[in-house]
Amino acid sequence: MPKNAENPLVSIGMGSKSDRDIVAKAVKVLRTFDIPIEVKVKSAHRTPERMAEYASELGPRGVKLAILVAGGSAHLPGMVEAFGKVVPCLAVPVFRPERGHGDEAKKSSDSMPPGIPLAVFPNNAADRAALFAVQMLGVYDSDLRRKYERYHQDLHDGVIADNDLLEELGFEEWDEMLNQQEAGTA
Ligand code: RP5
Repeated sequence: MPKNAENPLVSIGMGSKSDRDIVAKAVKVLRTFDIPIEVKVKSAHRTPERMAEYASELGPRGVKLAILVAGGSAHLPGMVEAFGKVVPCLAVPVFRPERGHGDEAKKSSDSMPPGIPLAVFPNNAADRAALFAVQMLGVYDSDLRRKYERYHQDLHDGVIADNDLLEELGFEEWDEMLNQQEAGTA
C-alpha cells in the first residue's frame, strides 16, 4: 500500500488515531484522483511543538492544502491555519456523541478570529473536504479538472439511471429491490 508521498500536494492531519475512520474517507477520495498525499497524527494539545513544526513547514515543503480532522475542542485546524499561514486549511470536525464529542469541534473551527480564514466542513465530512481540495487543485491542472468533470458526470448519470429504473419498475418493486440489495440478499 502507498506510504506518504515524497512531495505531497495535500497533507491530512488528524488529532488522534481515533479519528482515522473519518480520515479514511478523505484518503479514499484523494487516492481515486491520484493526488499525492501524506497523512499524519499531530495533536495540538498532546504534541504542540510537533504540531507547530508540521504546520510551519507545510508551505516551504510545497504542500498546497491541508485537511485537518479533529474532535473535542479541536484546536488542530485553527492552529495549523495559524502556523501554516499561506496554506489553505480545511477543517473537518469529528462528531462522535457516543464518546462524548458533540458539536463543539465544529463550533471551535467556526469561531476563528476575524482575518484568519479556515474552511469548515460539516461534521465528519472528510470526503467532501477532499473533493473540495480536488476542485481547488484542478484550478491550475486541466487533467485533474477533466477527472473531476467525469466524476460529476457519473453522479449525474447515476441519478438519471435511478429515475429510469424507478419509472420502469414502479415504486414498490424498486424500493423492495433496493432494500434487498442493501441487505445483501439480492
Ligand atoms: C481530539 O480529541 C482528537 O482529534 C479526537 O477527535 C478527540 C479524542 O481523542 P482521543 O482521546 O481518542 O485520542 O484531540
